[in-house]
Amino acid sequence: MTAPADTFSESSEDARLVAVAEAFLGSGAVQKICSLGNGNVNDTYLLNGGNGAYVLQRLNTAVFANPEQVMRNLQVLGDHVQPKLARESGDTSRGRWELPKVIAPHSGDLLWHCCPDGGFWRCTSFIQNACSIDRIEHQDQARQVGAGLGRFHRLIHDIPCDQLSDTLEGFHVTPRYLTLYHRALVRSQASRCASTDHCMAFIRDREQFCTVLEQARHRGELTIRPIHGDPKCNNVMLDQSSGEAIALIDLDTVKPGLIHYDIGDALRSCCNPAGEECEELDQVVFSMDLAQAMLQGYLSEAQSFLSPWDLHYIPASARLISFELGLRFFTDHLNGNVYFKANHPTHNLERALVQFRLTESIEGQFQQLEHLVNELASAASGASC
Ligand code: GN1
Ligand code: MG
Repeated sequence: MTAPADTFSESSEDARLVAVAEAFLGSGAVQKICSLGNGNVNDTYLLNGGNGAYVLQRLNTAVFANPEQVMRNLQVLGDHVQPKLARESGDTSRGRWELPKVIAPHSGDLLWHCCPDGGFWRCTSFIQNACSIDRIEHQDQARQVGAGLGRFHRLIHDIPCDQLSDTLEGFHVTPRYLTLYHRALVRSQASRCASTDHCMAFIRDREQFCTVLEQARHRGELTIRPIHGDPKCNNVMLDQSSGEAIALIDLDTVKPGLIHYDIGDALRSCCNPAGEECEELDQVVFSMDLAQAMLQGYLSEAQSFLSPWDLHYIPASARLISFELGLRFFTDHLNGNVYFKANHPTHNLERALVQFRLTESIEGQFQQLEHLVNELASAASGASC
């Protein structure tokens, strides 16, 4: 388990950063600013000052073209969830839970700060005495990631979808990523090698499968609901002393979607102990033990609002979202690394290979995963009778 303090890089006393932080905390209130976490899209800093700790972020406006809508969604989320949490606070069976709060700039009416260079900045509260995990090591952690996602879904499932903007159209709509991949393939200048050939063949063999969730949605088997959008394991904060899930962070992609995007994303990140950045492909496996714990945790919170179809598509969601992330990484490699931050030219190709290896591992255990979901769902419904 890594405490956030260990993940900070060297403090940058960059004057521009201080000026941005002062826009939120007031002049002279900034004590320290350091990079925080390892997000692939936004720039994130831990800000200390004004008697507190905050998360300062520059939204990547090449990805989030309408950052104002992202902020409005955060407001809708807070207005819905905070009163629920206040009502739950009297229930001793429910442990600690927090929602990052938006901190408005020191002056003006907006919830964000725009720099003259076009940077779009926002500030939120920092979840204290908590840590997150990049690679899950044991079942207790997986159970907490599942329970955290389940609790989050329970808190947001009754937000009317028409109150939330679609801030990232087509996000997790896999057939759309396939179209973007084909376009990239035609235009790409990236050199070809055994790894790129492998990725292309791997995708070709799974083109039909890309529509599995969207077709289920068109048939009315699955419905659009509020989702988190990015519940990878390190976006679930665990209480530092109890190890219990206490918050989901990184709320930019809270918007209408299929909860299977979330379940699949949590499964793919939680059940691959080698992690997304693994360099040894042979170490990449989908762990059924971790899947069991993650799903147990999830169903303990979410079973009551899942239909038989929802349960039916859980195994497919794990396979699809792993495959989809590989497809997204590979497409970005072909496009010259324009979406995901990359440390070197083949970084996104390597990340794609990891997700494709994980997809294969899920495919090899697909029937076991189906049995597992059925067993856990029966056990959880028996327990709630
Ligand atoms: C991106 O920026 P970050 O790391 O929170 C991406 C997710 C991917 C993830 C893979 C908006 O999330 O969809 O699953 O990388 N976010 C967006 O690490 O595309
Ligand atoms: Mg994110």
